[in-house]
Amino acid sequence: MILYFAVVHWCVNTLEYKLRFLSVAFSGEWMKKALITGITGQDGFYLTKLLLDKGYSVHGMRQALAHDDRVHLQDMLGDISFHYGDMSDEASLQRVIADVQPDEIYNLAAQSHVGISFSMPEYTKNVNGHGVEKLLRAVYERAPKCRFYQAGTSELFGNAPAPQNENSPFTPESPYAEGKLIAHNAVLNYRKAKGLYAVNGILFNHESPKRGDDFVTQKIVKGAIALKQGRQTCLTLGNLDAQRDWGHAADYVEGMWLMLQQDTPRDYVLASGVSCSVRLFVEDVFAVLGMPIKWQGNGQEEQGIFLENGAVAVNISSAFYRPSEVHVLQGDASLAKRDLGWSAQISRQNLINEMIAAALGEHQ
Ligand code: F7E
Repeated sequence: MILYFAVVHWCVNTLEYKLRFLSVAFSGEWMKKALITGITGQDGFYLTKLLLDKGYSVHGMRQALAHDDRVHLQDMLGDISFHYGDMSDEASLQRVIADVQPDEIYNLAAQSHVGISFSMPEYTKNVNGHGVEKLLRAVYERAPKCRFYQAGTSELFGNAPAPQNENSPFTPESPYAEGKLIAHNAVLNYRKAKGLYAVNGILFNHESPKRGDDFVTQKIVKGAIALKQGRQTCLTLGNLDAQRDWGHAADYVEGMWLMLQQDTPRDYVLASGVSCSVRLFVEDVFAVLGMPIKWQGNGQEEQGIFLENGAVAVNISSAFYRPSEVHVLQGDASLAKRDLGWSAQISRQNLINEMIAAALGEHQ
């Protein structure tokens, strides 16, 4: 009996493979198709590069903006098909999915700034949460065989004790995390109740030279360079004590792809496992630029002082504090290591070196 089923299974699989081969041969379509929402952001850049290298046909969803938001993608524009769509417009999502018929979707679209989410809670939850419900519904109705990756976040853990892994509790501290929690649960629901291959990647902070200027790593790198070049007199930051697990985005997009290549869909944490404070990140950046600093004062009176001449390099403003803060994020990605063979390869020091080199290149 077992042998009979094994033979039937083999025949069906072989037939399916041959049919796919024939359909591919006659349509001239040899590649897997991926749709990336939020393709114009940092992760969109690295993921597009990775998928093009792997021979995918890459489709990107973008909003109808007046200015050209595709600046990171410039070298790859000829290889990407763009589709107008928006996470708050369900009809547009249905149309894009129906038109593209992707094999894989990477949902990277979001209002991704935690601090800004306190000023725009409704918009943030709509895009990051209810938008994902709309997208999942479109996938289920228009392309149910498509595999779905949801960009989840370590912000879901809030102030749960570190190190955080897939079993740690979610305790959102911001509208950003509240929205992402709606999305997380929607993915679980579509996977369990409706059989979609849908996964949540719970990713800790990941940075790169493509990082937006409002995120603290890039703000520190570009601010320190501006100080060195005399274009700015002081770098103003918020909470220096927050600790984050900072990796490099190039590593993390590989993990996203791996999550969609498994036999069984499952959620994974991706993290470097090493955490440091904003204060230490500042010290490291200034040290690489050859202008070491020391700290003096406490709380909002704390200042970073150049060792060389005693001038103020860094000061603090309450404007950059958040109404509620996530204090310590440090991830445990051992499940991803075990199942996906994934681990972060690029150290924080190399990340800093690369970000500095790229930012210096912009201001030669
Ligand atoms: O803040 C503190 C701030 O804005 C990091 C997003 O990709 O990663 C990112 O979210 C820390 C926070 O990133 C400033 O209070 C101090 O504790 O660079 P950030 P984030 O909030 O951790 C997660 C995983 C995501 O999912 C998000 O989409 O730095 N901090 N002074 C500051 N932060 C900013 N932005 N600016 C400051 O002046």
